[in-house]
Amino acid sequence: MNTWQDKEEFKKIFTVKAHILWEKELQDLTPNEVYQTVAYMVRDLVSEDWIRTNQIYAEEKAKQVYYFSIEFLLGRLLQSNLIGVGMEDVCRAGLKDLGWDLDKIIPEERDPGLGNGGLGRLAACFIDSLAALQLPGHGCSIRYQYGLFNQRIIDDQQVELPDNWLVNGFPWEVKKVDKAVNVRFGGNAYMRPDGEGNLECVYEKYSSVRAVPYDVPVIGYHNHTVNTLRLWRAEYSREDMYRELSMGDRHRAFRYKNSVQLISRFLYPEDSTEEGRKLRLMQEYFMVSAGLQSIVRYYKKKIKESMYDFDHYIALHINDTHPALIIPELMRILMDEEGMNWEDAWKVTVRSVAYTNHTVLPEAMEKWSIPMFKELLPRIYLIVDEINRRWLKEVRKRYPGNEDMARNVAILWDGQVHMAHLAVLGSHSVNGVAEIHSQILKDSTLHQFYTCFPARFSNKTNGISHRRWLIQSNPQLADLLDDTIGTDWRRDPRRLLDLKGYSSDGSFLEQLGQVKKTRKEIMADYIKKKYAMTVDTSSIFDVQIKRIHLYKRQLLNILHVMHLYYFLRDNPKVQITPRTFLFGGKAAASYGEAKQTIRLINVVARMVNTDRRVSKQMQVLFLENYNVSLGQILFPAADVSEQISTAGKEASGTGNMKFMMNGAITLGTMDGANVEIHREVGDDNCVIFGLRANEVMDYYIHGGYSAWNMYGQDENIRQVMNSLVDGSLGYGETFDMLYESLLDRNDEYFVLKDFEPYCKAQVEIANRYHDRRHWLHSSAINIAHSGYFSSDRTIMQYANDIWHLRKMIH
Ligand code: 73E
Repeated sequence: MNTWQDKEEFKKIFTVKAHILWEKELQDLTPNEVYQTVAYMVRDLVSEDWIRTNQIYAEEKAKQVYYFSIEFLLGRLLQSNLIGVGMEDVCRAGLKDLGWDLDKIIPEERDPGLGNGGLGRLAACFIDSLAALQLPGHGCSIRYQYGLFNQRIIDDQQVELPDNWLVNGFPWEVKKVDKAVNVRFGGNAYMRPDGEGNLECVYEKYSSVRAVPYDVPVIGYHNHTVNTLRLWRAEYSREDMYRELSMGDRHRAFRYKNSVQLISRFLYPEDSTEEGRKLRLMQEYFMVSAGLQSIVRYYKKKIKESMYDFDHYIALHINDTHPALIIPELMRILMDEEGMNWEDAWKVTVRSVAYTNHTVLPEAMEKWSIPMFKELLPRIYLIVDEINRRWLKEVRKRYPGNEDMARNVAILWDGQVHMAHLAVLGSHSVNGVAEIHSQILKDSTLHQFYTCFPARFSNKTNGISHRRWLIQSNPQLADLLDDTIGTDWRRDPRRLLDLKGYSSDGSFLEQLGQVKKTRKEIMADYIKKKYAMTVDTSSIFDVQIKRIHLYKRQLLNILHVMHLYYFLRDNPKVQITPRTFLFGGKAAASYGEAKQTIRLINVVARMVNTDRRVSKQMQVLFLENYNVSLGQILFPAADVSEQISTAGKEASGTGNMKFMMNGAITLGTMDGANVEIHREVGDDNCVIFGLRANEVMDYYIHGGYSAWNMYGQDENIRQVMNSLVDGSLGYGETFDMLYESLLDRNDEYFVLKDFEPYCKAQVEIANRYHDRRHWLHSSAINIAHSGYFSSDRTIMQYANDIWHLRKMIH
């Protein structure tokens, strides 16, 4: 690996590089220029390894996986890449000599906002693990010009500002003009006899979009592996533009240009609810078609094996259904371009593709209206139609007279294309992202498919990169771990289990407490600077950070906060363990209840924080613009991890794992990966409450839940609910939409049902925190068991069970 020998060499190279890049003297560089200079230097360091990695994969014909995801929520790359090449210390020392502080340079990088939440961050952790484990695997996505909006809070409400994250350029990307491909939309497609007794497809009058790849290196951990994240950008094709212009219709020409550029302009701003449909469908096909064309081109040029053996060398993974069109697209390429027959093409396709499901929320299940689909993708529609025809024929033969079965597994039904059904049928492997979620897929969401293909289904519990979420974001804890159990855990996170031997060691626990205190002070400094608010670092830092959604139940949290406030206000002599309640997360711009929840949190925060009788014992804050970088400050500072979704709704969660790895105690429901966290650490080291998934399911099926009854029975519920509408909050504000969803719409997510158990669980948390020694012991147990939730473990399971990859040592 290329390295900088020492800080002297770093300074020399830095000086030359900065002069070339900026034509300035060093002392005139802006912090952003310093950041970019170092970023380009890191790229220089890895460039040989990047080329070499690709060479090895091609020469050895290693099987490679392409992980297709509509989102990659990378977070900043400078520090993680410096850590990857082992050069953080040299860089820090060199910059210091030159008069800069690396910690002040790092924030100059903007978070690439190429994701919404957990699904996108999971994809980022996965490519990090692939490279760290020296597995041949690459990411494939879209280079959105604007990421998810930046969130500002103005007058207590969320305001969405565009995230123009590329303004200063993105030093990590390399534009590969020679690797551009064309993606076709619209026009007509039909079948006609080819003269040899077969049918062939004619596809005409389409319009072409040029897809240009931008490659980002994915740098392994001290190991020479550099994989690739390929991001596609849509450009108009000059020829088409000139043709339109030469035909004299300038308006048409510019309409064409604009509509093409829109494809990669915005990240679709929803998580788990759908909107803005046609453009989204274009994005999905654009990513899949461009990605797959370039893979096939590479396969033919470098691997040079038969297309019938494609799946021996290539695995295609689809992160949820957004890239599911890879199935008909591969069919198209194999048949229309490679001349394969349907049966052979289908075999190769199914053997190549594997699918991960991330949600069972009905509103997040992708469906497209057939007329729109047909108009936009006529050739792909013909293929999907034929897949559906053959499949239903088989189903009706196997289950004669069972139209229920047909309806439950059809790809085309009720005028819609059902993407999850396409994904399951066209893949050899289907997995959920936590045990309980995978079970729900088999038992209900995809039950009929499970009876048809039981062997396809498996579970792969999510994980997180301990490199980003521990080594990078919590160096204080990482150092303490090194001193206590040695450094093996850095390469093999399961070794964190060695910490169990110290979980009752008084001097270790004191140091662990000291680390947490330091991290809470860092958080407090951030809050002081940004919000001019002083938080009590000896209070319990109770944190809920994630996208705002009714099923995640930020409402349950804030209703308890209101209850606690009323209790303290009315009982001024009572002393509690002081609390700081921290919230963060973005609401989809069109999600009224989620936005009202943010406003409620802010109104309650002001009411609590300005009440001098109470604010010594509790404080509340909504942190603006939660993203990966803010997460890196928050997870290490948390004492309590709020994971309180309605049981059965959160597929996995991954924030829960980040908190655990940083020593926070989970306060959660039996949902998603909480179930496995609970199994790992036991009842003593987390606090579980509330309805179980089967109880929630029973209520949905058999009824019997009345939110109004909860209101009638429980005085505390009445008090907090009334205050939502009686004008007693803040300056007479009301929250009608939330009130209606909880009472008039009968509380779909059982907030009121779980309210009392949650309040009790909060008391339990306070009691446990009171016993400092015991709390720190629990904290240590959580860290020790967090190794299981490393994405290295998850990726090894995908690599062994689904992709069949081989580690490639350099
Ligand atoms: O539980 C999380 C899970 O941890 C789940 O809600 C999330 O995926 C995470 C990673 O597995 C998720 N995101 C989406 N669906 N599930 C989604 C749906 C539509 C658009 C964007 C994201």
